[in-house]
Formats: sequence, structure tokens, C-alpha cells
Amino acid sequence: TGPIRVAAVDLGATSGRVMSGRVTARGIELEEHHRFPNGAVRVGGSLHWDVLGIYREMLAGIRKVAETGPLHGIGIDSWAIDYGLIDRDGQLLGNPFSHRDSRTDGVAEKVVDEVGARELYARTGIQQLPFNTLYQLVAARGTVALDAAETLLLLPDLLGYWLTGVVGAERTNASTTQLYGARSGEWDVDLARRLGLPAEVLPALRDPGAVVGRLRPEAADTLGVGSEVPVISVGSHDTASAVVAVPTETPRFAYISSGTWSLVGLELEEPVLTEEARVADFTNEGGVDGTVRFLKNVMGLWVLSECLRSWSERRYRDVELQRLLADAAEFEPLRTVVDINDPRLLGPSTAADPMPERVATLAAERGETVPHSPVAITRCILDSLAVAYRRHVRTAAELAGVDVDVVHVVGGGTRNATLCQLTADACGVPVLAGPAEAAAIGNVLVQARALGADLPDLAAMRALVRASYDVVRYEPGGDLDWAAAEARLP
Ligand code: LFR
Repeated sequence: TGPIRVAAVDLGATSGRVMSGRVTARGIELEEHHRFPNGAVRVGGSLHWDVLGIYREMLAGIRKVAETGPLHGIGIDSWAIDYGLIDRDGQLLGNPFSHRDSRTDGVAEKVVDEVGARELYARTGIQQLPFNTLYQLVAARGTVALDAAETLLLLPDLLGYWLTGVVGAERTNASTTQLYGARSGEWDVDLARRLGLPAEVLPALRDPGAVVGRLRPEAADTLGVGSEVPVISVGSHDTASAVVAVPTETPRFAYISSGTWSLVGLELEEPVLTEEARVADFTNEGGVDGTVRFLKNVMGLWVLSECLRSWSERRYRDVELQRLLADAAEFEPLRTVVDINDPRLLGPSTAADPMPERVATLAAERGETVPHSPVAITRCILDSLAVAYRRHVRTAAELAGVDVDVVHVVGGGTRNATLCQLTADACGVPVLAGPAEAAAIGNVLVQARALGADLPDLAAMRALVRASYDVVRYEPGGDLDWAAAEARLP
């Protein structure tokens, strides 16, 4: 086959991107055609996604890709877990909620009382995030929207439905819902029914690489392309696509997919559903080609970006990220470490409850030196992330019974050199950082294979990533006592 050129739509919680990916036997060329800000909208006490706005920007981006060359396929990935509901006329029922919405407060605890934590984990293998789709649906029981729903579509599947008219649920993303059997690879219909949820809204599952459908005439018209262009199902969970593009040479690797969230873990062949894994609250999400993403969500750069938003709205009008990171790199290390996964850091910063003050409160509660200045808080966040990475990389390796020789960092967080170095120091193994656009690259590669590229397995895809992108290597070093720092965490 000749060169394959596809559009990769990669949606993050703070920005969306539309890229073209051109794949040949020699490499991948990725070009960004469109980038737009994204963020949840606070309305009537709820946090919603502006999904029509996202759709419009996505169309504008794909159109730009089509205007600049051939278009052989379209693939969409986004953050996981959130969904829209479609009624029997095919109409969207309300604006999808953001997983940071507080309607799920206390719901997980109720479900655990009803089903039991062990059984829940044995069935689904999913970590206890308060906003898992399961808990969002339990919170929605009895609402007009859920009662009227015919089909539940996770966000990339909803956008794909608007392009093609075809409904379905891509497996890597379905696996994050906590309504999907970790061993069966099918919807856990019994669990849904036991919790009084309408299991019939869960659509047929499809694998990454399957064709979703051809464009609806009106979508083809908006995009300025023929309706024969296929929408291709990729690893539609952004983290699944990012893991595809981890340029590893060894099977003994851990990864950190570093963006708004940091996803820290391993690629495995089988889920780990042991009592130890449940207590450590590790998740078993589905990866491309039947792999398991055994990982932990770490609050990630969200905490820093929400601090920045708070500072620029309030006292410190002139805090600038690059300057702040440079100053934080010089600041006293490990002065303050906090539990960066404390649930109080989950919600957006508000004037009444600003993120920097929440970080300071966590420090005060544990008798840590309380950070006040933006530089001190930034350093505390970076150190706390590195300590969390250390803990979770090591725990993952222990729980899965594997050795880890290297930590691959992919995603936007690779641009944060200070954090990459701290990660190497904290984990005690080399960090290989890059590529930054891993999710889009994984999206492109799975499409290319579906369109006939000779990429038989993940190893072949990763070899092509290595041929196309340089990684930056950070050696572990420094003389800080990371074990003692970790012992300061709860
Ligand atoms: C990362 C991510 C995580 C998921 C979180 C919420 O973008 O997809 O993997 O846990 O967002 O959906």
C-alpha cells in the first residue's frame, strides 16, 4: 500500500486537537491542523461538557485535514468514562456531565454497600474513582434523561455516531465504565440490573480497528469530502491510544501517560484481580490488541493548572508557567509533600475554594511545612507527583510480579523537564520521555493498520514510533531520600 493519511481527533479535558497522520513503511508524520480550548461549563450547579461545541471544532479540524491532502480515515479518542444518552429518535438527552461534577458524591459508597467491594472488583477490576460511569448512572437513576434513554454512548462513540449514524461502544473505553467484565470482555449486564440500571442502553461492543461506518451525507458535506470516508474505531480511550505509542524496546517497562491526569502503570496480558490489587486500588482497563492497562490514576498536572487559573484570576496576575517551573526547579526540594490523590483536589478551583489553599490545607493537616508562594506550591506539586509516581510504579510491579527497568513518560507532561528528572530520581530507573502527542500517534497507527498498513502487532507500531520520534533520556540521580519522602504520605 502507498502512504496512508488519516485524521486523528484527540480530545483532552483542557484542549482538543485534530491532526493529520501520514504513515509509510518508514515512519509517521503528524501535523497539527486545529487546536481548540476545552473545559467543563458550570451551569445550574452542575458541570457539563459543551459537546456540540466540541463537535463543531472537530468538524472544522477534520475539514482542514481534508483540504490539505487525501483523507483515508477518521479516528476519535478522548478522556474516558463520560457519556451522552440518546433517545429513541436518536436525539441527545441533555448535555453530558463532566466526571468532576459533584452529583456522584457518596454514590460509590452506597454501591459498595449494596454489591460489596470485593465482588465489584472481581467482576470489573476497576479502581474506585468516584465518577466511574457506573456511579454516574446510579446517581442518574430516576432522572427523565435516563428513563428516556435508548442508548448510552461514551463521548468518542457519540461523536462517531453524529458522523456516521452508527451506534456502538469501543472496548478500551467501555472497559473504564466499571460495567464491563474484566475477564469476560463483555458488558456486565447482571451488575447493571442488580443496581436498577437499564442494561439495554449499553450498545454492541466493537474492537479498535473496526470500521464504525461511512459518513452521513450531511457530515461529508460539512467536511467537504466524499461519504465513502470511513470513521474507524481506534483505542478511543485516550490513554489506550497513548500506550500504543509508548516507544518501548523492552517488555520490562512502566509508563506514565502525563496530561491533565497522570496514568501510571504497566501493560499486561492478563488482569490482576487479587485482593492486594484491590486494596491498592489499581485498575485493569482494556488496551489495544487485548492487552490490559494495569494502572492507577494520579491527579496529574490538573492540580498545577487549576492553581495557575486561580492565581491569574486572583492575587498574582502575572504568574507565568515557564518562569514558575524554572523557579520551582531551584526551590528547596521535598520541603512539602502532600497526597496528590486526595479527593479534595478533584473539583475545579473556585473563588470560594481555591486550589492553592486546598494544597496548603493538605500540607497543614499532615504537619508539613505549609507552602504559601506560587513557587513553593508549584514545587510541592511536582515533588508530590514524583513521590506518587515512585509509589505506584513500584506497587504495580510488585502486584503484577514483574521487574521494571525503565519508565516511559508520554503526553504533554514530557515537556516538563523538571518533573521528568524528578520522576527518574524518585523511581530510581531511567525515564524516557516522549512523544508528547502519543495519544494522537496511537490513534493514527490503529487506523493505518485497519487501512492495510503492515503493522501486525504493538511491537511493529512501537518500532515505527521509535523510527519517527526522538525520546529524551533522564538518568536517575541526585541525593534526595525519596523513600523517606514517600513515608511522609498517608
Ligand atoms: C485521561 C483519562 C483517564 C481517565 C480520565 C477521566 O485523559 O482518560 O485515563 O481516568 O481521563 O476520563
